[in-house]
Amino acid sequence: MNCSSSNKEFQENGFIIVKNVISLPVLQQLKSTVFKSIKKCSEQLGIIEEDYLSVVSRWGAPSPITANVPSSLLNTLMQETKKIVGDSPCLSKLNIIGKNAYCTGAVPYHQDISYSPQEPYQLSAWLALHDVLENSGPLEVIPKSHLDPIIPAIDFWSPEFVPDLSLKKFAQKLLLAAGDIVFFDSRLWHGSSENKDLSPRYALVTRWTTKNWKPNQCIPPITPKFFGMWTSGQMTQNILAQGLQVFFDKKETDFMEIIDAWVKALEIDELPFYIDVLQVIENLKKIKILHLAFVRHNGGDATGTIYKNLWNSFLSPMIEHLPQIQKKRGAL
Ligand SMILES: O=C(O)CCC(=O)C(=O)O
Ligand SMILES: [Fe+2]
Repeated sequence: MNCSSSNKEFQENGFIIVKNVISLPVLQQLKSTVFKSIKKCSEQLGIIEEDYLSVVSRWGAPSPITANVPSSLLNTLMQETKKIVGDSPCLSKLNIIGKNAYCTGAVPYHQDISYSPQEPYQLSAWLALHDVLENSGPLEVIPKSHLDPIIPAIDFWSPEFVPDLSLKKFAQKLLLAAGDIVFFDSRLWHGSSENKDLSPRYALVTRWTTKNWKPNQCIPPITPKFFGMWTSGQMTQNILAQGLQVFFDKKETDFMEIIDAWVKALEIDELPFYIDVLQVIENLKKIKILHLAFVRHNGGDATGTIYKNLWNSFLSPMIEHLPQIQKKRGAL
């Protein structure tokens, strides 16, 4: 495909697939370094790789997981992106995002541009590191939706979030071979479905911007919810700390020590509300892994379920008994 026809297709549909860009040996080398560093990061946290991967499903540069992406590969991605946008692009961000047998969740439909109103980027290059089949949680895009208005960032971490199922009928699943790249406009609606076949499905996702590009519309500001993508870490810490004080007259300030204290307490003590203790302990341990992976490896939760699961199993029933937190919630 020549430069101008790929450019036209990208502009019209908001995305384009370019096949067979990166050779299998280059991908193999990259996957091997990525998975070696994932193993090292799990060891650093004193946990097995399966437990790490059941929680952490994305990493942003700088990170030990993204540190060894070769500059020759980035240069190829830059050249390919240039063919699509017709101008020299600069790298804005780099992520590795994945699903596997331990973390299979979907990513709800969203427009990337809404999540970075201060530093928006123009487009993404989503490089498949594995073959992506119907059931391995493919990227799904809604063709031409980049021409729709930019709406405020959808907080799919919030317990109140309800996926808009009506979008499904417009979405196209992108089945790919390892080495193929999907270029998509930062305004395009996209997401990814559940990984039903439990196979590893990782992507190297680079975000690019050209010098003279500006968003053609205003990007609405982010309005954080009481408990969601921008607040759940701090709110979890506040609720757990308050709970320790109210139920056990215990004062802790460090987030990780707060979690350890709760795990210990739940193993021996009863609370005045019903919880599934084993489930809550597991969810607390996952929060600890996510927090440490965030601080040490710039790791995150692509599916937005780790904090939400703790909310549903524990924090939500607990705040009924915490008047200070209730008051704050009511004030919002
Ligand atoms: O890879 C995925 O599952 C989601 C990717 C995504 O939303 C993105 O790269 O912007
Ligand atoms: Fe996205």
